[in-house]
Amino acid sequence: MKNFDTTLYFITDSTGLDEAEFLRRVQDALAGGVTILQLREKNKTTMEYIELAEKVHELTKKYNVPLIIDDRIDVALAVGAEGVHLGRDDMPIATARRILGDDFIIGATAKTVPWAKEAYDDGADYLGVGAIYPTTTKVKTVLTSTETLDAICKAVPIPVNAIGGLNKTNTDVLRGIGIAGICVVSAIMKSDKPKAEAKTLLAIAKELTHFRHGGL
Ligand code: TZP
Ligand code: MG
Repeated sequence: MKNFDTTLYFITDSTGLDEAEFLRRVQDALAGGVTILQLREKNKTTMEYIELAEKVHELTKKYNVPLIIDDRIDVALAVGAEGVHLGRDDMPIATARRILGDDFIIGATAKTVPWAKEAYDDGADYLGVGAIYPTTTKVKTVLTSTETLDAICKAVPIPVNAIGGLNKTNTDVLRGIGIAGICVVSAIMKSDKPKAEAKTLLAIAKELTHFRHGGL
C-alpha cells in the first residue's frame, strides 16, 4: 500500500553546489523533517542522474522518506525510488501508471481544473500546483492563482500541494484552501541552515493543512 505524506515536500536543486555540499544540505533537510523528497535534475546525463539518485536514496531511506524522481521513470526504476513526478511534457500519466504499476507514487503538475481532473483520472497520486509566487528556481512556469488552486483542491480527492516562491514568511495566502502541503526548493536548498529551515516550514505546513494523509 502506498503511504506518503506531502505536508513538507522538498524538491532539490544541485545548481552551483558541489556534490558533497549538495548531499549535506539534503541530509540536513531530511533531519529537519521534510516528509517527501524529489530529486530534480535537468542537466545531467542518465548515468549522472542515476549515480546521484542512488546517493540521495541512501539518505532518504535512513529517514523513511519517499524519494520521487523528477521527469524520468527509467531513473526512478533504476534506483528503486518510491515515485516519479511528471509534467505535461513528460511521459503521460496513464502510460507511466501502466508501466510502473499501482504501488509506485506518481505525481503530476496541474495548472487548471481540467488538467487536474485528467491527471487524477489517469492515475496520479498527488498534484503540484503553481507557481503561486514568482520563483528564482529555474523553471518554465506561469503563475497560478490561489482561486485556481482552491478549485483544483475541490475538484480532486488526492493530495494537492502548492508550489512556487513559498517560504516561511508568505504562506498566509494559502490559509483556508484545502491543500495537503507545500513544495519548496530554494527556501530550504539555499538556506544556510537547511535543518532549522525545514523544521520551521514543517511546523507552518502542519498548521496550514488539514488534509488527512494516509494509504491510498
Ligand atoms: N514548479 C513550479 S514553481 C517551481 C516548480 C518546480 C519551482 C519552485 O521553486 P522555489 O524555489 O520553491 O520557488
Ligand atoms: Mg517534468
